[in-house]
Amino acid sequence: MSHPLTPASVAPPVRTAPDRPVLVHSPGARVVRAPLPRASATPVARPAADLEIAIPAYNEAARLPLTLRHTVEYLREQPWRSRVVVVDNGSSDGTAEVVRAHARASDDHVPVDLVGCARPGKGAAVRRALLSSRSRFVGFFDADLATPVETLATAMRHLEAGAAAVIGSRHAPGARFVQAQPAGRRLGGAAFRLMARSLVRGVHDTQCGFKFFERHAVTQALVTCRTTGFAFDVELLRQLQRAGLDIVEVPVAWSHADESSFSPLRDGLASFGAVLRMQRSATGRAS
Ligand SMILES: Nc1nc2c(ncn2[C@@H]2O[C@H](COP(=O)(O)OP(=O)(O)OP(=O)(O)O)[C@@H](O)[C@H]2O)c(=O)[nH]1
Ligand SMILES: [Mg+2]
Repeated sequence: MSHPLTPASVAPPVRTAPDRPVLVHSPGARVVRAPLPRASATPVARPAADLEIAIPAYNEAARLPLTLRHTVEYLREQPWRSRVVVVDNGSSDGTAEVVRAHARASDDHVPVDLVGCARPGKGAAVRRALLSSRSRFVGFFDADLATPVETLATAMRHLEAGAAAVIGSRHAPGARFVQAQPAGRRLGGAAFRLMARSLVRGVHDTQCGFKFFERHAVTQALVTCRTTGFAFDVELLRQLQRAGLDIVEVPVAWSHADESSFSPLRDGLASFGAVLRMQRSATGRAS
């Protein structure tokens, strides 16, 4: 296993395994990363990095510029090599143009790519991005950066130590709400957590939009996932647990953003329906 977080003074000089990123360590304290190759114009299969972050985006032209800038600035300072890929489902507000502009302006140290997804839904978008990645660790967070990007350092520490899945949690001990959710969302969230508990054991929060994985481990789980909407996270975590993999929950400092693509009526009902279907199929399988 490579250790991009190893201090430069004790790290090996250069490694070049075919599917592994190249790490170049300077003699000083600072880690110098070799540039990543750029993806082609239609980046379905992107070159490997240590970490690839997918941002599902639907009509996010307003929120993405700040999110991408902040994310890339943060990643640039980290000792691991990262790529960012935004997955758009045919947004009508110019999201794709915003991402293309960032992709053109991004340099090879933290490339930004745009991927399209024909199937609508956050789950479909995330699944497409993760399944088309070649990076060692993959995952996603939301365009509103409700979970601070700095949480990635904790996630990478766990992944480097061998965890298969590291997920943000707003309800694990130590988590806090910097910006609270409206009462209706809190109530709906509590009911959803209650329902999801029978499908995903011991996880306090299946829905936090911050999840990272060892790619091979999550690929096995992803290929069996069918949910395309917001309940996708429940199915994914369930499949990981069914494969016998442990999930590390990291408490987060979470900020609710007023603008939301989540419609409590449309997406809330669809998510409850999807969980009910998963429960029925789990019961059918058990009987
Ligand atoms: N590609 C794609 N992304 C989506 C779709 N629906 C939602 N998203 C993205 O999924 C992420 C989560 O959506 P949010 O609007 O933050 O909703 P949420 O986090 O569930 O709810 P809030 O607590 O209100 O933020 C955002 O980055 C959205 O742009 C979709 O159909 N396709
Ligand atoms: Mg959100």
